[in-house]
Amino acid sequence: MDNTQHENGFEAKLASNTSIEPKDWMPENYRKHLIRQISQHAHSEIIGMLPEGNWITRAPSLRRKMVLLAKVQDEGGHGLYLYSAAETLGISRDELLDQLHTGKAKYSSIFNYPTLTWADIGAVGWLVDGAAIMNQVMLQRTSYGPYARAMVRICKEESFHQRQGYEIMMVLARGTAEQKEMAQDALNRWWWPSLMMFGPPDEKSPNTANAIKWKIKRESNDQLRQRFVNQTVPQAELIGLTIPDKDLKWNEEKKGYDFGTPDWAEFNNVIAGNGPCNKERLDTRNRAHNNGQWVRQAAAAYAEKQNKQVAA
Ligand code: FAQ
Repeated sequence: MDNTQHENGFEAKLASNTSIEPKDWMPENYRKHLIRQISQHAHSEIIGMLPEGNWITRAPSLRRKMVLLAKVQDEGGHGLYLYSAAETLGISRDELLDQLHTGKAKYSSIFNYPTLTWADIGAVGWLVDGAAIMNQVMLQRTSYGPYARAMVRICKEESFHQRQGYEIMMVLARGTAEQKEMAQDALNRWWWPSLMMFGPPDEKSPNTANAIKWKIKRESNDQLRQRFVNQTVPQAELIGLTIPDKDLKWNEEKKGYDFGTPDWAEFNNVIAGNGPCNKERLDTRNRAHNNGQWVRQAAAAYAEKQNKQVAA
């Protein structure tokens, strides 16, 4: 087959919503776009373990500790499925990890903010997992098969994470005045960074046009952000918390909320590596990786020995 035939075959698959699989022909830029997005997504899951992992020893009860431990482990699992999906595009795990550890690859801006109180764990589950699901539901129908299939399982787990976070917030909001204040303070600090998770506004998003053309993303950053606001505002009202946005107002015509503009200068600063915890997160991740070196060496030596035995 020549290149035009390959391209036509690829376009026909996209048009009929037939997934693109690892051994199928694909344009080089499609492959690169996917490696970028899937690996950044994987890195986000792995770095995302850190702000919550930080609270496992301080969770206020055994039940909360067990739930948080399971959630953080789930996030690690998501990272591993996603690295596997990225590897099917012809890049090695070592290269991907190297890009993360050297600061070459991005991961979600949200994980560069600190978790200061127990209420932050509620806010992360409610808002951060809530935003992640909003984005990932559409990714279950993304055009690349291994990514779409990973997303199906991930979404199921994320939806449990969102509920456990909301339940933490509900209990605090119905607790003592101090507890309610702690919940409100967490909402105040996490609201705007959560809106930034969806990425820059559409007109400033260089990757969206190709992502939509190739059916990698099915909806734009602004569409998903709007849906997240519409879904989350009533949840805050139900538990008596206030969204920290003076411009927030129901718009009957669009059947959605009008809302204020996130501080995009802050967002750009965070993704450039200068957020409150960027350095700490990368240092922690690098330390963990280096501490695991002997395990990787032992596993490789064991695998080599097994292979020799099979070959003999
Ligand atoms: N943070 O042209 P666009 C989770 C970058 S998972 C950092 O709009 P695109 C689970 C972007 O990469 C959260 N960088 O890009 C969990 C690009 O830079 P590049 C992660 C960002 O790809 C919960 C540039 O800005 N989810 O939370 C961000 O079309 C709790 C221009 O942007 C995913 O990754 C950002 N927020 O749209 C874990 C979902 N936004 O690469 C633990 C999959 C944008 O050209 C605890 N990813 N940038 O140098 C996506 O859907 C997309 O990649 C977006 C960005 C929406 C993130």
